[in-house]
Amino acid sequence: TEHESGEQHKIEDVRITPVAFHDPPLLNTVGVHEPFAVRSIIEIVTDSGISGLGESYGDAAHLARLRGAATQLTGLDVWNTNELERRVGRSLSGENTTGGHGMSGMVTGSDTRYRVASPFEVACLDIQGKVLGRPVSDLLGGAVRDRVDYSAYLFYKWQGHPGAEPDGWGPALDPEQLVRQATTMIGEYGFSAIKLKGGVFPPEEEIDAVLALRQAFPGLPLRIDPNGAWSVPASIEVGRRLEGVLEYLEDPTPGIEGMAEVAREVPMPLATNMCVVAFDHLPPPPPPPPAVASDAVRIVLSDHHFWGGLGRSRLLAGLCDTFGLGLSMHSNSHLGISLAAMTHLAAATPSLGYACDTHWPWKDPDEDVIAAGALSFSGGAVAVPTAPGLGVELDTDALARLHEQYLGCGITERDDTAYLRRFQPAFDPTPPRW
Ligand code: GKR
Ligand code: MG
Repeated sequence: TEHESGEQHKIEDVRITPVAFHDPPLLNTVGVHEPFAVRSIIEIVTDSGISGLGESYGDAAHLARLRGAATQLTGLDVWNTNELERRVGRSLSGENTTGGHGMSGMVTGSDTRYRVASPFEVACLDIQGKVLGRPVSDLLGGAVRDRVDYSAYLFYKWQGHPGAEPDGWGPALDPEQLVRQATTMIGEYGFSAIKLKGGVFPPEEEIDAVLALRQAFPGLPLRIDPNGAWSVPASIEVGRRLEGVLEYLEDPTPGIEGMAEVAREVPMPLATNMCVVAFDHLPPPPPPPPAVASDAVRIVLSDHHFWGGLGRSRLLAGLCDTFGLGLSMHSNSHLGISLAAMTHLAAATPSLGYACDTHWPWKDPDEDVIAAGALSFSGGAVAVPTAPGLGVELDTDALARLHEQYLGCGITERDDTAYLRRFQPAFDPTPPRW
């Protein structure tokens, strides 16, 4: 490479740009996606002139924390991710750490320090890879798969945002329309596993939807995720009715205790990205009720955006392996930098046992901050980039466009509930809804 051994690569500049991209009216148990999703794009530039990319939530509270942390990073060696975590921790000390995770209440209690450190860690790894001329997956121990499977993430949805033209996907408010959505999505991307976002209609109707999907796609593993919208008895009823149909049941009910009660009564494993979202949720007693000891959850949906980056996500994978927990991957509305990071991580995680979630099909294909061509789906999978670093390039014109869109769209905090209440004023998301 053009870099000499022993050469320093210290952070000189950190740029954080909020962007907005179009999002369809996807329904979930707390409301409906607003017309734009917001994200933050992180660019780190070293004194040696190398730049690295990261992507995270775009909510105002989180942006403010990212910006506060960024001021502490000048001079940091891009290999020193321990020091990165320490400085991020210091930048947060004493501040109120609630909110700002861009998930509208669908993830609880994740660790603010790791959520803030994550995109900087990804950008540092991108730079490390570029210095060494190796893909990020090599820095994570080497790819154990050269393609990463993602699942077809189905949503109930309106035909378009109120007042706007119907979007290309059309409505999905019943089993037949969901099967049509799945057919379109699978036709285009080739996915070989299906996830349905539930918690929108009474469980009875969502059971029918899952059964319709089973009939239409007999060979494909299925999951449903109501984001904790169901009571323990309702969850048990769904689990029993869907015996032999679901690969896993994701977050049927809130909290580890409720999940443990459900887990004892249903035949399939339970998965979560809501009640196990930080390292201190993993260990055995003393109370509060521990994830591992209570057997509430058999699959953890990792997500480098809130588990603290790619290095910490590998640590999580190791812990899950040790405790006999399965590993899948969670997603939120995201752009290409996140998809690249997710793909490198998944590629380098031997114990990953399921197709990963992605919101990718819901994004306008023309809207991204990375240059086209680096990532593409075929057969439901993304080939692991082999170029140095994350293997994606920032398209600065596109970044500027999406930043303009951010400034113009008026959304600075994701709020699915407030948006739905504009059309259904009596809507109350408090769980359990059924
Ligand atoms: O995009 O509405 C959504 C999802 O519900 C998302 O916010 C969740 O965080 O994908 C997520 C999940 O699996 O819970
Ligand atoms: Mg989930």
